[in-house]
Amino acid sequence: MSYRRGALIVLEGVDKAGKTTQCKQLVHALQQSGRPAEMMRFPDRTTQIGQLISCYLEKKNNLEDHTVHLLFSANRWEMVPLIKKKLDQGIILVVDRYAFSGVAFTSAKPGFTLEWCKQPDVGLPKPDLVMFLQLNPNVAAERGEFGTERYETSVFQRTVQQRFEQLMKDTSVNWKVIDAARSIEEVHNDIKVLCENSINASENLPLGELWK
Ligand code: ADP
Ligand code: 2DT
Repeated sequence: MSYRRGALIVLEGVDKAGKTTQCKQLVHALQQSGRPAEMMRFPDRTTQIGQLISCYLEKKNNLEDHTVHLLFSANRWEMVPLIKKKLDQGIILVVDRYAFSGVAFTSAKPGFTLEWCKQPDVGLPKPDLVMFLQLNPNVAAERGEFGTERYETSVFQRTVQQRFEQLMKDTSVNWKVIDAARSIEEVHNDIKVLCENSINASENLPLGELWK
């Protein structure tokens, strides 16, 4: 039986590593080459749950740390039917942050283990490829001032980076580390090659379940 689904491709990395820039360029390049591709991002601030998260990030409300972690996860779960539908239709989804940011950011707070943080996202659609844009915090700082949202401090970002490094030891996830300190074009070219391989490899495979 021939089975051609779209690939689920995720970009992760600390703030200002170039995730959004690269997601947009990748979707554009895929579309130019005649492949159906769309971008998604998490948190998706447009839903009711996403609006609660957005207010939290903008420091307009305060939420208990476990609670907001579960809301970030719920914000992914509410998109799962749409994700599956699009992949079934053969659309390639390029996603700006996913469960890995969820775990890395919450577990950077005191009192949270990686294991606890992963649980709510166990069973989500498993990305076929997760590209981690690696960037030294000092170089990231040269790309502009931190904003005023929650988590946007260099001390917190350094802990987040360490949590990502712990997560990348898990070989059940198809991690690829990309040197994000190069030009936008050089990074883009690497990403395109990795994607081509992953799209071809995954189109005849069933979608996996994350951390299961
Ligand atoms: P992220 O989504 O990871 O926070 P962005 O894509 O928003 O990062 O990029 C953060 C800033 O850095 C933007 O001003 C963007 O134009 C710039 N930028 C992105 N990639 C590069 C790069 N390879 N070299 C230099 N500046 C970059
Ligand atoms: P941006 O919208 O600028 O990417 O910032 N975050 C994200 C979490 O704490 N948990 C999550 O599950 C996700 C997806 C990372 C969003 C901020 O929210 C953090 C930065």
